[in-house]
Amino acid sequence: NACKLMAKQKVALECLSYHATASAEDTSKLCQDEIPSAETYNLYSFQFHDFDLTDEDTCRATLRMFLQCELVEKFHIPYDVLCRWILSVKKNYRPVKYHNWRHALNVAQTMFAMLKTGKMERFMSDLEILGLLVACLCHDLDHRGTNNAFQTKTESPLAILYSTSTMEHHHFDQCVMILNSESNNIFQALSPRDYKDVMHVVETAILSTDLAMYFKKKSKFLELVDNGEFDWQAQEKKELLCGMMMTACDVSAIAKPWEVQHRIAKLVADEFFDQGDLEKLQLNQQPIAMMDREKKDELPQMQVGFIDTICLPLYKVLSDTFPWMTPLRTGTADNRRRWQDLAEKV
Ligand code: 5BB
Repeated sequence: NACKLMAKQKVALECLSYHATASAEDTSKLCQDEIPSAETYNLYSFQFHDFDLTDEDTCRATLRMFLQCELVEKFHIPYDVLCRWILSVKKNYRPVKYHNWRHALNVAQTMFAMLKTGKMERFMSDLEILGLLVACLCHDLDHRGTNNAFQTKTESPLAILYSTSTMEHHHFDQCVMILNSESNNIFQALSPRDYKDVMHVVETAILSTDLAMYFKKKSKFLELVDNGEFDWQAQEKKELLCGMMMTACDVSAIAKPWEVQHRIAKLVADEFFDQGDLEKLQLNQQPIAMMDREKKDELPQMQVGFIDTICLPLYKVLSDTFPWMTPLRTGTADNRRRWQDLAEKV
């Protein structure tokens, strides 16, 4: 309809002025760099964090994960295209406080650790591993630091284009746009069948990072697990499993060592407060407590709520089914105690 067409044009126009791919200089530099080992970057650990990494290191660590999964050989990805694509993805994240490139890297690293250390690799084909890593790196592309509710309230062009999972649809669109940019298509050597299949993995994985989708998938997943499911190969079951894993990676800051979790929670809060400020100024609305700087003191209690309603139930069902994922659950339980202690002090 006409309204959607207008919205699409607005989004496209915005993209034209903002969209950028990697420069030739950056690409050739990364291409020639020596890539430190996975151990150097602590990539196999659920305790990984990005705080000590330079921007260049974040690209090298990303490359290391592709190399470690042997994806370059298996899918004949030209090395320079992979370097350019990583830099382009990085460039299409905005410098918002939390939903930036470093969040994407952390999410991808947790996926890597889940596949390797968490031994989930055995349930996945090489094509699915490729799709999941790409999805993690792209899952928040062009995030503006505001959530779906904000898009709806402000009637942003994106919300007119996509009435549900607004931002997630946009993240996937951005992912496709980068792949379709000159010399950025890491899937270029794939057969048409594999191409279609990997794009489907990427799309469903990115869309499943909408919390609303998670709640829908979780009950279905629980049903399978309660019935003693052990065969995850059928398409529908595989998609459920991948969706659960994406959410588990997306919120995995909650499972990090306390100092890391504490620092990241502050970034999350600051981004929420910035949205709250916009709501006060632009919309003349009172933001919800989570986004209201005046209610900073409630943060510990909110983290406990977040852990109890979303994170621990998810990590519990995953670690009950896949024991090697237990570090995510114990790390989260430890942080719950710390947040609870702080909540009681207020
Ligand atoms: C989350 C769902 N939301 C619609 C309402 C609020 N809740 S919450 O009460 O569980 C909540 C979560 C409240 C405050 C929070 O942070 C205060 C700093 C959080 C929270 N969310 N805390 C975190 O450490 C993180 Br990480 C997050 C995740 C933010 C993005 C949500 C995307 C979820 C993907 C499945």
